[in-house]
Amino acid sequence: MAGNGDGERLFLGFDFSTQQIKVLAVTDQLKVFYEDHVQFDVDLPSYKTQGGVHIHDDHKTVTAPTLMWVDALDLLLGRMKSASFPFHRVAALSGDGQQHGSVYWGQNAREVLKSLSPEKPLADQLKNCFSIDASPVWMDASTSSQCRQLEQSVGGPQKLSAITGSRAFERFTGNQIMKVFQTNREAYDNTKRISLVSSFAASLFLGDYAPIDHSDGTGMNLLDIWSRDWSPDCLQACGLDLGAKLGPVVHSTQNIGTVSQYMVSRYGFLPNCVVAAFVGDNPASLAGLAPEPGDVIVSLGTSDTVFVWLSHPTPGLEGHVFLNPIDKQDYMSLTCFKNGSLTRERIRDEKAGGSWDTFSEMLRKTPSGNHGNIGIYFDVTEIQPFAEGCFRFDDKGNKVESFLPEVEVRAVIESQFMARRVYAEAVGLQLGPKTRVIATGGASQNQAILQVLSDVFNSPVYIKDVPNSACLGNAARAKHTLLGPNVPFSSVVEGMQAPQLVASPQGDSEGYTRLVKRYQELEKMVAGSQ
Ligand code: ADP
Ligand code: XUL
Repeated sequence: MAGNGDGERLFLGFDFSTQQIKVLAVTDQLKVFYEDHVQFDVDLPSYKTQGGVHIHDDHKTVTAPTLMWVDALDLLLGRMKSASFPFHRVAALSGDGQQHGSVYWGQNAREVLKSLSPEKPLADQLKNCFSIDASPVWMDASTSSQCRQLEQSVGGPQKLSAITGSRAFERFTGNQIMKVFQTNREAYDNTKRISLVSSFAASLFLGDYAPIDHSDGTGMNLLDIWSRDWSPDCLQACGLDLGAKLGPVVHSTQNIGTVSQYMVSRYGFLPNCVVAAFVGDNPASLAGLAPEPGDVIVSLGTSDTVFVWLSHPTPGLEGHVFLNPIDKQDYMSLTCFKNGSLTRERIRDEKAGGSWDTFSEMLRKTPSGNHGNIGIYFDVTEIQPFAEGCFRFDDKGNKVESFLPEVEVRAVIESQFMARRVYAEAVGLQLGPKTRVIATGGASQNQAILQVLSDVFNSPVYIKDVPNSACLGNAARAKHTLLGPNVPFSSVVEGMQAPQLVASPQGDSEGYTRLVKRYQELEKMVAGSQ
């Protein structure tokens, strides 16, 4: 619903995520003016998705109906119109898509996109525009053989990572495209343009193919992170004439045009409303937290994710290096850990009577470094390292069966944060006196947990109360693009709430540096034995 902000110009941020499309409109001061969403399973039941996707019988192939996303945008814009949303006040818009997912435009799609009739919804007009109806999405894990082929074709996984920022991952789009090329050649040949979910969504606003942006482009195993252009070797390995099907790649702050005549006539956008390049959802969240170079963002949700704003990345076999969505020279890393809040909750339930308060009390009562006891808790198979199970070691490195309850509570938090630090350092994080850790997600409301985070990273920890960082990041990026490259992003986001300092390192920083090394050795041993 619409808030006040009388007559001021507005900026729109969209998030085409796995389960829904969200929109946020903000004023010039980035204050929320309007928000809404369309949830695929609930609002568009005819597509029969679960969590926005179809999981196929092999349990590895995961797709989403491409047209559902178009239908969802029709529904969302229709709702905004019914709520008298002032489209004419939107000066610029941008958005993001779930990373890695791909859309295959058919032969006549561009002509249809360019001549849309404002009388009809987009979905009616675009329904025959796709050479493949089901878009592979990031949850797909069906391309292992293509991953090995791509790695081999450039000289191995480390070489691929040195070029593209990541070794081959099943969900990364180059491998998905190679699968289409190998198993559905007719559809591949009939494809005029391949978009990511982000550039596809941007195309719907532009009324033309939108370019892929650098940040989301780095989730494909196709983009050279040093030249910031497609890698000819990777393109060649994944399909015939692939460069022509992907089109150009642009920086994330690029002004890619103005909204289509369709958007003007049907919804009342002004013809000069700028469309800024759409990006990946993780890069959009980074922008929404408005970090500064060197900042580490630790998201403590169902899974834990660490983003680092990097100037000198060191891509390896773990984690991902993406191009930075804000700064043209810089990078960001992304590392994801499956054992996050649910593992913390299990230990809370078993050792702290199910209470976060008791859990926090136990953390406070135990000393930093846990008297040398280290636990490793992979309730589900972890991504890095690829390992499962729970392991406990005493201060001499001997395996033990159990810990006292308060030792266990501290062990789970310390070991999770030591792992976050190890893998962030592996892709280029350099902790220093200026490092700030910004914590978000459910567990970031727990002061005792944040104190351990601060101690392990030997850096101050801040929190930022941002309800929808991806949409907010997109609205801020739209404003940044409108203002142009001479205005720094930091001044665009000046009006946003500054991060709040919640914990500073206490005690012996050297202690954790030593402990992190020991953790690394133990983790290697555990993973090596599986
Ligand atoms: P999602 O990744 O699904 O968006 P959230 O970021 O909302 O998840 O985080 C949800 C998790 O936050 C819950 O699983 C819960 O374990 C954790 N959580 C909530 N409150 C606390 C607390 N006080 N201390 C530690 N963890 C908490
Ligand atoms: C990132 C990833 C997911 C998707 C969906 O590599 O696969 O985070 O972006 O959110």
